[in-house]
Amino acid sequence: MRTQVAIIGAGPSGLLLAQLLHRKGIDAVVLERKTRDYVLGRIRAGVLEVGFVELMREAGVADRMERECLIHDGTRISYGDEQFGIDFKDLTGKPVVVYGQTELTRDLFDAREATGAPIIYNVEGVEIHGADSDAPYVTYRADGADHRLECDYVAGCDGFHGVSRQTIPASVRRDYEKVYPFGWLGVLSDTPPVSDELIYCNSERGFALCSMRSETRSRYYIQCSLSDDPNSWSDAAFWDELKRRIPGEAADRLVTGASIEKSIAPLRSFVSEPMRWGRLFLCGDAAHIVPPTGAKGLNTAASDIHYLYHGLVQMFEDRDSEGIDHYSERALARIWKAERFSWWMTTLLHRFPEQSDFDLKMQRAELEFLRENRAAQMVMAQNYVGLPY
Ligand code: RFL
Ligand code: PHB
Repeated sequence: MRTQVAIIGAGPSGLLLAQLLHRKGIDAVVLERKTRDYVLGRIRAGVLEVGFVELMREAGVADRMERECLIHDGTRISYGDEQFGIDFKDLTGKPVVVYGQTELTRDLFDAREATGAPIIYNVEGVEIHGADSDAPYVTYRADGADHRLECDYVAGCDGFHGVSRQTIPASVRRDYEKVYPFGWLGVLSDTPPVSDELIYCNSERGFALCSMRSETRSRYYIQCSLSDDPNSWSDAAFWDELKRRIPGEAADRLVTGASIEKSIAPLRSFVSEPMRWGRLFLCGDAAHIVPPTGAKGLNTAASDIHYLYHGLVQMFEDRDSEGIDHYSERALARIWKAERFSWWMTTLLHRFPEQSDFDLKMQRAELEFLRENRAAQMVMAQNYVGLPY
């Protein structure tokens, strides 16, 4: 089989790239290790930058999103007995959009399937060959047979545990990593959200976040130990702990209910450089991870796709390699800023095991400065709504 772009991974990065290319008449084959249902079962991000929504529009898949999303003009931050708002709309002129990764991925799967263009599920043993040559190809097993997919370019959209990054020789690649000493225990429930804006809480018992997916579905998180087992957290214990970490009036209003998903995510900052090796391009979690505190994971994946998509169109339509030649540099320049922001929000809002009294005073001083100072709020808001592409 032959295609123009072999896309490894049918997460949001791979599916969005495939759809954008399809609209320009560029062929792609998407190879996915799991099934569609498995991919849709992963509960992850919920907050999108408007740049992401524009990209979904460009891909022709934003209709349901625009009907069903929630527009948020700001967010709330609480610490101790204090609480304040950051008004994104006033500070930057832009809101953020709440629409679950599951829904967005479903829209992308539906659009891809409607075009009849291939997504091959349950592939095993994917290997990328000749990425540093002019004739790359990908081999894999599917339906009990070995296959070979020849292509012009390979997009590695296969997440943190994929094969694409590992294909780049260690002598070329440099990884940067910070692992945080805690995780997030997340619960999804069919209950109305406690607040019409997200609430990020720094409490003495640890971080908590009140988020949502719709007016009837809530998503809550609490900082937990990495050794915790989500199954040993009963729903009652989760709600009880959440209430102790969020502002009193929110705790009084909180509607609890049965969890429909409960899981623990570890927190990590990670960047692998470069994001291009020959004809292989890394996108999204395959190249970088952020802790979820700034809601940047999915949004940085989208900016990678924006740069790669435009670079590939420039190459296929005009035989001009300028865009793909600068892909790694452009994507990384934006990613490192999102890494800084996510690291800063994580440091500001969590309790760390080794934190001294001095460190706690610094955290509090920074929160107070943010509460009082419009310039500080502006910096936070600009980063949260998303830096320009
Ligand atoms: P994905 O979504 O991981 O998709 C990669 C796809 O590649 C497939 N795959 C392979 N296919 C073929 N061959 C192989 N060898 C393959 N290896 C892997 C996988 O099955 C999968 O379908 O990466 P992508 O598309 O780059 O999208 C990135 C986003 O998913 C990610 O940044 C965010 O979800 C991160 N993230 C969160 N971001 C937020 O902004 N807010 C959140 O609340 C949030 N929660 C999370 C998260 C990530 C988590 N992970 C990765 C464990 C919670 C979790 C638990
Ligand atoms: C979510 O709704 O899952 C969510 C929202 C904001 C974050 C992280 C996760 O910073």
